[in-house]
Amino acid sequence: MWENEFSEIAKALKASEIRELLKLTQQPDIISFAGGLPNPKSFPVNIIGEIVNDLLENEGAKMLQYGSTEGVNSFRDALAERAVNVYGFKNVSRENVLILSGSQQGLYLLAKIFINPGDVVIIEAPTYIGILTAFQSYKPSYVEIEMDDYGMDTTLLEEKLKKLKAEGVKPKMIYTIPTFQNPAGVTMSLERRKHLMEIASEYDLLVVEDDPYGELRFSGEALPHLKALDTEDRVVYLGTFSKIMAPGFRLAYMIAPEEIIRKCVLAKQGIDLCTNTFGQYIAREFVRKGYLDKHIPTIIELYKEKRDIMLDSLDEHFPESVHWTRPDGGMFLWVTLPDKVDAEKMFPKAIEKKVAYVIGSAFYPKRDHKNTMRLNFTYPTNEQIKEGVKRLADVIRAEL
Ligand code: PMP
Ligand code: G9A
Repeated sequence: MWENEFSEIAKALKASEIRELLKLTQQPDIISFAGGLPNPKSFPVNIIGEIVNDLLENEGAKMLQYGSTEGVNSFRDALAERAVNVYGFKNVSRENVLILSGSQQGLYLLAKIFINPGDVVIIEAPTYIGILTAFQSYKPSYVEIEMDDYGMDTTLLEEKLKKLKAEGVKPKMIYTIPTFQNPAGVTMSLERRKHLMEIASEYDLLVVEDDPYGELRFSGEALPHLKALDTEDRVVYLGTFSKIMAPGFRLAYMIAPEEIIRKCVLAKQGIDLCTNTFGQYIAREFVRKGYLDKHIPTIIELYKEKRDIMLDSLDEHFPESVHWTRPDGGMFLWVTLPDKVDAEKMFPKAIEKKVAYVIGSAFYPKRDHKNTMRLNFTYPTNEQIKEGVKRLADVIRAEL
């Protein structure tokens, strides 16, 4: 009835595959490797209960009031302090921290303040679906950089940038998830991190480091964030409480040069006035009282076991012609099927066998690479992982 009345932007909106798939995971008989859901067992329910009771008694009125768009100052201070002490970021103070209603909102704000139609955005291929949804109304042109087991191939990046420069094109930003990438599960090596920052400097580019999974390392050596290697204030860092506390809070933060924070604040004012104050106070206590640092190892323990079970099950059941990544952390791994197998066409057959994944092509702006899929290992139970991999192996075998 209103179709003709919708704006051009609204007419062009497309649903996120993941959001649609979430509906499937709510069907109890389907084993879902699809949505990027944290395991409910990882939610610190009791601690949050204690914190809420204490807060209501002592700061009840403040936590129930509107807050400033930038976020609750004591929370911004706690995050700035943690970024300096734990992550080794330099020169970060309250003014560099913006509290977000999810890092998804951070992506949306960055699109809103930086992207004109046709502007070039460098992304990893495959990349997080949510950046494609957040950026869609702003109509960027994507340049995709391939990855391997060591993350984005920065040599390819350099070649691409050289070519673009020769054509007179300056990209607006490089968007990367360097640690336990979504969807590929791979981590950018230290060498490449340094190389990326050198290239960004040479070509004078903004780097967006999206880091929802960085704290969830099960194996391998910790690597510095891009932001910690940033000596020129060109990295915008996005952190979130979704995977280390609970995603229901919709609570995340941006650490960036003040100039960018101020512009994002203006854009955010029109969206939600401020992030929910109640959650900010709770998360502040979770950080300040040391609960977060005690809680993270318990999540790691839970997920490491799940990753191991998934890798063992894949080794045991998947055909030899299928390949997958072996993540050192995070929530996902990436499967490459033989060229002739189309994971999109195969999907209904998997659902018939009561197992779900995300079709890999959804993570590419052009929806190519049909022979790929993403598997999440954090949400299913250990038994479901074993059974689901067996079912999926049968579905794949039937395609070969
Ligand atoms: N970026 C990446 C790479 C993600 O995987 C996610 C969540 N799956 C988000 C951003 C959004 O997270 P949130 O809005 O919950 O902070
Ligand atoms: O629920 C969402 O949309 C967040 C999950 C993202 C993902 O699965 O990558």
